[in-house]
Amino acid sequence: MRTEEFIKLEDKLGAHNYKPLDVVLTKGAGVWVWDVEGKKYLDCLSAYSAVNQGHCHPKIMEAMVEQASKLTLTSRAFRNDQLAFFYQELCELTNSHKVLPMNSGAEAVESAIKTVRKWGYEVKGVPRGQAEIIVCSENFHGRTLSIVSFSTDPKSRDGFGPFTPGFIVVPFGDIDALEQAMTPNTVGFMVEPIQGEAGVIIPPAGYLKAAKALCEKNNVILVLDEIQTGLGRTGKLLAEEHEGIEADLTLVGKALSGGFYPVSAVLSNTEVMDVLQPGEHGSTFGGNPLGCAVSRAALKVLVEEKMVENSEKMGALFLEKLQQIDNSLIKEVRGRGLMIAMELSEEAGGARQYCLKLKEKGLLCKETHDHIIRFAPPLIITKEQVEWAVDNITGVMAG
Ligand code: IF1
Repeated sequence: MRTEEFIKLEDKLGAHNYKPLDVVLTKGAGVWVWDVEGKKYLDCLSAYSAVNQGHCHPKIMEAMVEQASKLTLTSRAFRNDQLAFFYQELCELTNSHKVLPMNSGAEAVESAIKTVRKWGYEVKGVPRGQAEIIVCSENFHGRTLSIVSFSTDPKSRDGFGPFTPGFIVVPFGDIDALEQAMTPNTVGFMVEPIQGEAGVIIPPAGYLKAAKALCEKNNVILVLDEIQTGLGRTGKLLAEEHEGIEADLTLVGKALSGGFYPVSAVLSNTEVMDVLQPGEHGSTFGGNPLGCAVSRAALKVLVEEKMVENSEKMGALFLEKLQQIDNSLIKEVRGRGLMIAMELSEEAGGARQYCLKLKEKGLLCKETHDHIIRFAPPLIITKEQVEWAVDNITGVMAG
């Protein structure tokens, strides 16, 4: 089938909850993907940072195939011989004490909310039903009902109520607002270290550090949603390292499986995670042997192939070169590691047309908030590929 036919069939039969670029991909390897017409593209989205390790990494693929031929799913009614090693390797790498395995990012967020609330009642002593969790404006933590309950994006929220109560929204990056919002019933503060969907918004230096101190002072759990920023995307294994802090709860997903399989996790200190007792939370697929084996390989190649270091180096180069483009249509280029955004000025007339032109040149990227283009290639990108990308971006912006 040709591109148009795929699109027609999708449009006819599928829910219309996305507006993808009209490219139908059929193959991926490393930083490259190919469409059904045989055209090759440099992927500058990385499936929203789920394929940080590059498409179809051979070692992750090998682990997946090997495990798939042995044992895929037991449910947590029984144990499996991958889970303990998955815990061990993930804890060692991220300096965590306890892991709660889930599947999608949204499930990790939901799990964190449940855990923090229960900790609030059982350990902090908040009256039942009164727990408050503080979140930030312009947040993106997923699509479930409780999560969209505290979204400030009308598109994510409107028409989906009634909503889950118990969330307080403060402006992102504003430490005074956070302090003022804390009450004796505050159990958690959940935040993205760098806001992704909002357009790669980096908070003022020291914000997370100050937030961590405030949380400690008020006996509040700091939850960092590193589902997008984590596992090397920002040039550190976890973005919290940029501020030299450790969250009480850290959420990881996406690249935790290198894009092969939905694997997410809540990483926790012992005190918070210990409030969960048998029967109180779970998931059929969470912690399954296939997901664990895939994730172990995904973490292994991330470290062995120095992808985090490469993200820092190539990110700095990509950012510097994009900032050097002299074009009045570009308002600002910002980023950390390989999480980069180019914000266009009013006169540029929307980001999507440039994404379409870049697609013609063989570079895939996606707009966010219709005037921002995001560049987030796999962490294995080379200097030559960065230069090639920048040349094309420069050309397209020049018209
Ligand atoms: C879509 C953005 C990226 C996330 C953070 C939790 C989740 C996400 C910080 C939920 C998911 C996605 C989902 C994707 C678009 C996307 C995204 F544009 F919205 F911001 F990555 F850049 N926390 N992010 O970024 O994880 O349940 O999806 O596994 O199509 O909605 P999930």
